[in-house]
Amino acid sequence: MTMNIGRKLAGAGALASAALLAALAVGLLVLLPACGGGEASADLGEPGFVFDDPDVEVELTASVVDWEVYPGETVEAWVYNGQYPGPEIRVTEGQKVRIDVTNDLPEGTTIHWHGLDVPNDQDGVPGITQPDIAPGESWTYEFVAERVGTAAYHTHSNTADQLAKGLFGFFIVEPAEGLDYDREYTMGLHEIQGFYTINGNSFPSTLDDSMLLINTGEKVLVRFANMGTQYHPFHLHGHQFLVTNIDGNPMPDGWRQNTVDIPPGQTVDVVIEGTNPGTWTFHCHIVPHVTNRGEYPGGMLTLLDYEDHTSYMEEQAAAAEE
Ligand SMILES: [Cu+2]
Repeated sequence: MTMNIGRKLAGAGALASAALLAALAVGLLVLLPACGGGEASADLGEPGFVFDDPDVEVELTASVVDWEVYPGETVEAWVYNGQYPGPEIRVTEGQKVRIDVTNDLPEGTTIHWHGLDVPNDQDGVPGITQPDIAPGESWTYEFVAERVGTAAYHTHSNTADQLAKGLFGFFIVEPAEGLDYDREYTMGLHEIQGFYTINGNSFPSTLDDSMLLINTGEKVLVRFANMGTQYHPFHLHGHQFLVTNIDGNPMPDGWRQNTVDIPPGQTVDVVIEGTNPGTWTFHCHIVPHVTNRGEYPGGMLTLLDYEDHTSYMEEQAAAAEE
């Protein structure tokens, strides 16, 4: 198998011709993807390759930062736009999306659109669908966001190292008719240098940035997404949540669980109904994952807190202030 790793296609016309020749060579005439649409005007990886008029344009810059997983504990993270995880990209189904990527890392990188079913040449796998984006260089991805649901994006270069360092984010495609929940949270799960994180935070920072709030009677959508390498069975006290989607795919009628396993690479959407006022612990149930390098409590531990309920914890905090 020969791979032209550094090869750039001369243009959309050449791409179409090559595809046609390849189709004829195997005795098949295939339809080219509709996304070409006569708009193609630039080279692969350059703006305008697919769309002259994207609906959404996102800029992502990959770089190295020091990231505080909780006060006093900092790790080196490789991130998008200075954030671990990267910014959540949120679009509506059918939108034409352009993502301009700049590489400020010390080595080549790419981005894979995990779970979005993009055209093959936008899949972001170096040596298979494109070259590495060299340090200091840029690349543009373009595709139509057709699949509704919770998806992700992450590096696909030197993945064992780069993904472990934090090069990922989440990509939400909302249905055209909108969503009907009172609140919505994304719970991005990962491990970095021995710390277990929710949205880049280990407990106690999870209480600042990843605590879930609810009121009695509300319905809250929680999108779990695991970009780490370990399983995380998440358990919520006091409730049986409804599992509605796996990898964005709707599960007809859903089902009830209080502990839902989130395997590496998977997204799971659940709905929590506000039926039991209180302050409820919400955590991974592999207990070593609820520590900070062995010290309990830590890691993947947060709370579901009813705003219309005063908890023992809040009473204690108020008493301590008096
Ligand atoms: Cu876990």
